[in-house]
Amino acid sequence: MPGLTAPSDYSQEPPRHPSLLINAKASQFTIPFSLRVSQFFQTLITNRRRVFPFSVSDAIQCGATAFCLGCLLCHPLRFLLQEESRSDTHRRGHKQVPPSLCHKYVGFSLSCFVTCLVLRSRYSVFVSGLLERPKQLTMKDIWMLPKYNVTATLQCAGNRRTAMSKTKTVRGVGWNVSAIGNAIWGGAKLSDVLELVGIPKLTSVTQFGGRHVEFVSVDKCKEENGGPYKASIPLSQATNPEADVLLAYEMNGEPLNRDHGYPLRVVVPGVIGARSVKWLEEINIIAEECQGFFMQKDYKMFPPSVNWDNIDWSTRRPQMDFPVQCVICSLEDVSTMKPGKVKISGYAAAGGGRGIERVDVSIDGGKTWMEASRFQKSGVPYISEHASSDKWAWVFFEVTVDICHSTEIIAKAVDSSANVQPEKVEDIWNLRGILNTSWHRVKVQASLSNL
Ligand SMILES: Nc1nc2c(c(=O)[nH]1)N[C@H]1C(S)=C(S)[C@@H](COP(=O)(O)O)O[C@H]1N2
Ligand SMILES: [Mo]
Repeated sequence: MPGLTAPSDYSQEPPRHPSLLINAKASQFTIPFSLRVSQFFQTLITNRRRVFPFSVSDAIQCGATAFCLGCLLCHPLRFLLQEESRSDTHRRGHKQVPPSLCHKYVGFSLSCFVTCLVLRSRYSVFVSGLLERPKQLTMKDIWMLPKYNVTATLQCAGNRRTAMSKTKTVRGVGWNVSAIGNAIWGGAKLSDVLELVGIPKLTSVTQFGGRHVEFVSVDKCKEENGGPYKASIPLSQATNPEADVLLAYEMNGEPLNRDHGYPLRVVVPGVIGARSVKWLEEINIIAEECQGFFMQKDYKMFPPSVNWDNIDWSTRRPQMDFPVQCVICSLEDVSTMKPGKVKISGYAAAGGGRGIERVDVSIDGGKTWMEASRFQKSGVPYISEHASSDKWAWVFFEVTVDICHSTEIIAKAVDSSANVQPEKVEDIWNLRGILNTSWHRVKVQASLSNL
């Protein structure tokens, strides 16, 4: 792909929104000194001015590793609920961000603009495999298709992994509650793109036996022995216009940025983030689901009895939809407060396009519950499964409670199929630490002293 290659180190990372902090696996990356200095000041400024205070654990997770320009970025806890961040998202990549020609010209906005145009007009995706008409699609071909804006939440399957690891060690990058984000993705529907190569809408198998659509990226991963990051979804989902699977070139009305997959990425709404392949290079129509590492040897849900000695990856399906989730964002664990009224708010998200039917909050450790109010867009009442709601997007909840002594505040959500979050993290513990959707608990300490 002209102009887009995967780098071997972290020296060519893109400029980022100052409110995003970095969560990295390791700290031994080669980072130019100048970048480290600017990152340091950026962190200082943003933490003080906009996102302070954040929880200590998030500070360790994000802030303390902010100099390791690594693979993961996330929002500090409180920032999640601020207006501005509702439309930005977390970022997660397993490798370095592929630079574009554009990146080399950062600072010279005109040449940047021109280079971007050149790159975008040259960029293409090769669609091949078990189909009649393999085709090289240019960015222009994709722009020519009807454009859809889909508001969708991407949640990493590892969201809340840190809390799960407290039960028993898990393998994976530690995330608190912010490995999730929401955006308005603009792009072509995959169902329209596949029509360009002769696959009609609502096809579950092609005449050559193709049943899955594989997305292949340009970034190279050690998990794939240096090969590209890849994933697949069923052809029936890819060719169903109602599933809203996009080849997105815009995020929140702007061209996709490099972190989020510039110039083109897949967005599979309602499904764990790992299937929304960024920096898309190839689409293959295949008979079986993608055999890549992140489909077959990762992101599968095992029972608590499975450990690294007895694991048999082939016994489980790759995880697709994410289960119902909710998180209190207005309070940190542990918060100290004066007794009295306090507003509890946070986000809830249901996979598979299901709505959020209810969010229950308890201030007595789960003995009694009260229902929180739910909202999504200002001025529009949220009704689960209603045409006015964004079925792929998170829903916010809010309730005011009276705290008179130290206690544990709990939130749990129910989706429109009456699925409810499990009570205890122990019951859903799994060795990769994925899908921690247990009741979200925050301890509060009531204190009469002046805080
Ligand atoms: N090419 C590529 N695509 C990728 C990944 C990656 O490492 N490489 N990470 C995936 C994972 S695990 C997640 S959770 C989402 C995160 O998307 P975001 O960075 O836009 O939030 O991207 C997915 N797509
Ligand atoms: Mo992820």
